[in-house]
Amino acid sequence: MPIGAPDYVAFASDVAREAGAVLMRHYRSVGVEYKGSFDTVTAADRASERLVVDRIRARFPAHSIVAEEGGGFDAGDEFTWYVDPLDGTTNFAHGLERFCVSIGLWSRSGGLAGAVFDPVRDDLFAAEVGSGAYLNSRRVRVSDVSELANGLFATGFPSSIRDTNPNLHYYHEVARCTHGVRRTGSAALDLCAVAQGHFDGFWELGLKSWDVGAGLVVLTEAGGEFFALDGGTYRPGGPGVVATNGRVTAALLDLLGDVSSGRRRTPIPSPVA
Ligand code: 2AM
Ligand code: CA
Repeated sequence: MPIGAPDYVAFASDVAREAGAVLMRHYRSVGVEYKGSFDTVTAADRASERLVVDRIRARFPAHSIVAEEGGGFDAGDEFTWYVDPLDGTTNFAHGLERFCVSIGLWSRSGGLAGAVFDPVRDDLFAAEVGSGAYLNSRRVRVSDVSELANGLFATGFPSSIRDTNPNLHYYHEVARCTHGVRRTGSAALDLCAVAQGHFDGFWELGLKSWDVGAGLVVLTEAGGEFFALDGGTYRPGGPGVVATNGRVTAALLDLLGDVSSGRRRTPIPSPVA
């Protein structure tokens, strides 16, 4: 980092940790049986977002902010912070301990820095462009799996597009051709899991910029790569994202492309005899 340049990743990491503590205070303040309460989730989400947005506004007043709960700020497209104050909301609501805070910084030309903090495990994934990806100060790298058949993949099903989401067709085909597909409920943590080599690839339709803004920087700094579903360029907020370890890319894009075009759609077995 040049002398005097802002240390974006250190800033994002500190703020993600602080916001994670806010989430845990809310999470622990009620018994598991009440975690389904919409109010608890909403309060946690909003408090976390307020903190993150306030910190960014104070430190980088000329930067834009796109945040899930609407606390954004438009200052043009030179620098944009993508803030997901609670990714894995449904997990949080049900007491399933896979959720995080996700804070990513992008410029017009691409991702600059990202921090994804899992407050349950106290795991901080952090990356700045050109400096590698870290989990709690330990360098992480993508896997070297190169065959789909040997790979473990992840995807998700955003709740807002439940009735129109064709992802079950992609899920079915990828599950048939690989070692397995997981659906964990946090896109940001799934991208970090590709970065650390637990998953070999990830795809999802309908994600928003704040779901992926930080995780994609962590992924690329760990040696991974990402594309649109059709293999073209992906920017946060695009309709579908494919993120890989860089070795299964062609095979995964081929498979997903076959599903998109209808060339490959093995019928999903009927439960009716
Ligand atoms: P969330 O927990 O912040 O809602 C699960 O497939 C992934 O989809 C999660 O990262 C989840 O983020 C995201 N997701 C769920 N509903 C969404 C929506 N309406 N818009 C964008 N992302 C969503
Ligand atoms: Ca999210």
